[in-house]
Amino acid sequence: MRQRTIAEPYKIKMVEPIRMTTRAERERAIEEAGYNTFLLRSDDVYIDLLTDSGTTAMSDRQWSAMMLGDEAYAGSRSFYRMEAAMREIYGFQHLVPTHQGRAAEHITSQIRIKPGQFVPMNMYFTTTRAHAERAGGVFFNCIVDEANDPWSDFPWKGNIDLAKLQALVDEHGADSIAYLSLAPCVNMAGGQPFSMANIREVSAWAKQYGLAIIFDATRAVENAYFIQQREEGYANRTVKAILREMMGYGEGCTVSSKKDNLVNIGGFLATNDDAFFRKAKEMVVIFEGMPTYGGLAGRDMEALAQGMVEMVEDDYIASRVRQVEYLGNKLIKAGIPIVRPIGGHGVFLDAKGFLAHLPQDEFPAQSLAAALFVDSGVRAMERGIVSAGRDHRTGEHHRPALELVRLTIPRRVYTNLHMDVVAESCQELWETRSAIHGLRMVYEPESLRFFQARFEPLVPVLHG
Ligand code: PLI
Repeated sequence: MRQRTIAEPYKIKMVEPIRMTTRAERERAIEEAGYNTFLLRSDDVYIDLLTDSGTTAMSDRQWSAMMLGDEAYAGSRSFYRMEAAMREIYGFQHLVPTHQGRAAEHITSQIRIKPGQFVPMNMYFTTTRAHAERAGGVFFNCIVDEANDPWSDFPWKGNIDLAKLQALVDEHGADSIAYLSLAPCVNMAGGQPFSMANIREVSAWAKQYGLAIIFDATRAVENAYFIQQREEGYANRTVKAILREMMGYGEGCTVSSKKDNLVNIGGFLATNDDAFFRKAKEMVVIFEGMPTYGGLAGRDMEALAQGMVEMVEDDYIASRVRQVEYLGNKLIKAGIPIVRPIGGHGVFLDAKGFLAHLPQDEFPAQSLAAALFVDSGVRAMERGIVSAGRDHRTGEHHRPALELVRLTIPRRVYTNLHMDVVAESCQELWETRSAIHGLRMVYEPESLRFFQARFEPLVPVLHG
């Protein structure tokens, strides 16, 4: 039978105009932004693939749910709706809403980490590691080695390497570990999933030592989809059921709702541990607000509850990940080096392979992201040496194995014609890559430097 096209399981009811600029305008804009795509004005951007965080298009059901928001200071009806949705979909008992994911990470890190304790993570996420380190924790990378090789086709690059965890326990003892902070669809590895078999094994191992798993479940639905597609025994299970099973291996989770949950702002902490919940409620009052709203308005909690329902619909999540694959496959066909397999939330250009003539100290991924913007107005994000920051103890740059440019696809926002424009621009740069020069950093903030760092070209730009 002929293979039939599967279209998006929604139609467009409202549109937001976007504007193409001239090359001269974009050259000026990137110079003013210090060659950092975070510092561009969005009005100067044509297709915005900076992030999939908070950039989702909400559904008509979410917008109408917002009208039902109960803005009571305490005991809001909207909180109870969000709590019910979280219990049904993630399966945890207790909920603490926060204004976004990093607030949940802050609270968790402060409560659960004693200074000097290790916090094993499968690779790292910038804010998760920053909060662990602020609490005195020591980041320990326990991801499998395949994750560091953009060319490896291993389907489970988000897996945890138990041998690395065992070696840590053997050397320092289980008491030296605060908890295991494990992320599905590892962002910095290219949106790569772990398998259910791996998480089951890690959970059994952790139980032996009395160690808790606290998921960073920000992109858990995309991971559940990959399990459905790739792992034996899951083809006939719903994404919703797979997500529940996955979360069942954790004691709790932190979530940035700005991704899977299909909202523009929000986050939460969830747990089955009564003592942790009690302490979290004490802290959330200081930093966010009453425990029945955290940092959110009632209407935000309504949109979030509805988003949780929509995110686990099988046809939605299939179409979301397939759009990412559509772009990735175009780039692979053009011979452009990208992280394989194609990830769940974006396509990651391998800047070391793309700009092999630039040493990592000249910030190849930062340079490539700037060049992409100048070529076509497509905004991407550096995920390499700039994002990795410096080692607090030595002051040296962390030098991550992966030097990537992330083309992150917002949910339900762009069509595949937009993806074609992005692919054509990448191809143009690939064919003219020797003309892309490196950068030097001229302003470096102390923490999370990638957000606000400024750069200058090593070779002066001649404006046309
Ligand atoms: O941006 P927040 O504070 O809602 O969430 C922080 C956060 C936590 N974990 C993971 C895996 C993330 O990806 C994440 C935020 N990510 C952003 C902003 C991104 O562009 O990927």
